[in-house]
Amino acid sequence: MANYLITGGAGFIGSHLVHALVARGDQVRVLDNFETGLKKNLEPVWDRIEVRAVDLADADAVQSACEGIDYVMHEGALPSVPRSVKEPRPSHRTNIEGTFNVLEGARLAGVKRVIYAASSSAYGNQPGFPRVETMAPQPLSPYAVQKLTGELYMQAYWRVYGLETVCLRYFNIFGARQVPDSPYSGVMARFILMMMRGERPTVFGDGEQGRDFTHVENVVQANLLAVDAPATLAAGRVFNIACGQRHTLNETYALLATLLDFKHPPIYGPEREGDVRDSLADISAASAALGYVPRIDFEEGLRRTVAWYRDEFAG
Ligand code: UD2
Repeated sequence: MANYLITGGAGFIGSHLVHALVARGDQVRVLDNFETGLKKNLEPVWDRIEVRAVDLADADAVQSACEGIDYVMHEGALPSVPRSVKEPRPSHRTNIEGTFNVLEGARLAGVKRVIYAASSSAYGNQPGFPRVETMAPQPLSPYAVQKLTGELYMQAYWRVYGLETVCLRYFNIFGARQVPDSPYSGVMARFILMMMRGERPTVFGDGEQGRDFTHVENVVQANLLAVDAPATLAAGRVFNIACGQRHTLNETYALLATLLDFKHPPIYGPEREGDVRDSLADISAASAALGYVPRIDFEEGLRRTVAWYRDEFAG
């Protein structure tokens, strides 16, 4: 049993980590400003965790939240490429300054290891598939720059202070509890809810852009493995976390439409600014160093996710 701090613990990915850690008997402290996170996501475990309503920009409160903690999983962020394009300052503050505050807090509190939610957006539009961690990053959007800056900070804290940090580059994560009805929602949640409501989703561009869509259970597994991996293999390193398969948006739309018995074609709109065209991960580094093997494939992930939204948004 260990003490964990989950930043963004009331959010989509953070809450899955909280549930998994509580289930195996670990002590969990959640830090969340509840701007995009939801209390509802933590309801089943609320009595078994400590929750601090704190903004990542509040350095003192973040530092205090790190006291007594063994492992930090830093999921707190203001996500979304289009949000960062429209209004870069808030996400800059949360994603860069907030990440810095977590690292400083962790260093001063003597935390053993920080696992960081990095993003596949770091690769940008360079040639060469699948994406390998040794490729030079080419971030396109403010969001991609911010998440990459967090990685660089993580690595510097390992090199300079010896704080063990592990960066997990998530590739388009989807699953239960992803917010479906914000203009900045991930495409999967957005399409599912719209189809359930009988509304035609919009595909930005020609729909032939590809993503390595990854079910959230695989991310939970990767984080737990990243905590246990020997420092010699994991500390200061960056790992792709994905399924290692590329699916186009058109393909994904068709599969969702079948699962939801939705008969209409999408509306095609202009391409989104800052959008990456294609994304596909090489996951061999995570497999060799962490023992990561995706357990839930794309189709199974879609089925589980659709089932969850059906239950949650029925009627
Ligand atoms: C990026 C990162 C991802 C994660 C995420 C966090 C890449 C390749 N991926 O996801 O790892 O960090 O940011 O936010 O950079 N789309 C539509 N219609 C809609 C909504 C989206 O066509 O209503 C398209 C969108 O233009 C894009 C794809 O769907 O081509 C996926 O969009 P997204 O916002 O779900 O995720 P993305 O790829 O920006």
